[in-house]
Amino acid sequence: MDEEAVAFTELGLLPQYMSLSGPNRVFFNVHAGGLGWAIPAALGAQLADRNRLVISVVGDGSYMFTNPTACHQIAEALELPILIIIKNNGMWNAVRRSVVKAYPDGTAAQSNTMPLTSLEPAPNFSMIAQASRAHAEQVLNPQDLPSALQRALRVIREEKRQVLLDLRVAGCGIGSILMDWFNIAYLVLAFYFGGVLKGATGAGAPIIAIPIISLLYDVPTAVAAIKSLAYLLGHLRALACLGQQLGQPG
Ligand SMILES: Cc1ncc(C[n+]2csc(CCOP(=O)(O)OP(=O)(O)O)c2C)c(N)n1
Repeated sequence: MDEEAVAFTELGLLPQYMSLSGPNRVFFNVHAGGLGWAIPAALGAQLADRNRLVISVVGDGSYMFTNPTACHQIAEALELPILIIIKNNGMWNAVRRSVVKAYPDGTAAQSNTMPLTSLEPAPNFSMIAQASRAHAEQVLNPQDLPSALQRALRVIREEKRQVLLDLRVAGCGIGSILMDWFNIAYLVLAFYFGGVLKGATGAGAPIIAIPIISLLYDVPTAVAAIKSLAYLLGHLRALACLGQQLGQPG
């Protein structure tokens, strides 16, 4: 992120993996509730400081919880050029995950398609934003993200308009399973080069500790812990890319 940028998020952003230049750069809401908070919070921050880059990172479900029409309308009316990034996995994954954890042998967990967790067919979120004349793009391929971010920053800095980037990310199908395994390899490297070298007091220590503690209980729990940490790291790779892009002067 650039020197002064500030991010509001509900899911999936880990500040320790972003280059932040000072305090009060990333804000989270409480996990127990309050979905739909990040975009209005970003609007408030932008109102307080119109020259600051203000970013809101949300899931597709979280975006829908926001009442997006009202948010885009006020962003246009008050000329608040926030950057909204939707991590669109086409589902309520937190809900699916909770059900699988609570009832691993239940009918829902065993079914090929878990009921009431899909957000397909996905609404065209870009069109919702465009209704309030936002610059909006769907990003379907990872290689298109850097240029989309560059266009987004240009619109924000030069045209002072709000931007929405709808990023298609893996859901929980075969793609995300493969991604999980890729992430596990990534995690092992991170352990080796990061946490292990930094020692028990280093930043990597908590990441290592969780699977190890889980191993004391049982192997599936440890695997689940590693997979969820790996899943988070998957998001981080995308965010690292975002951080680099935002760090470049406009
Ligand atoms: C007001 C409110 N209602 C319900 C929840 C429970 N909840 C937490 S995450 C989530 C799903 C979010 O879906 P999405 O933004 O698509 O992210 P994903 O889980 O797919 O990563 C829900 C319903 C909440 N945190 N706050």
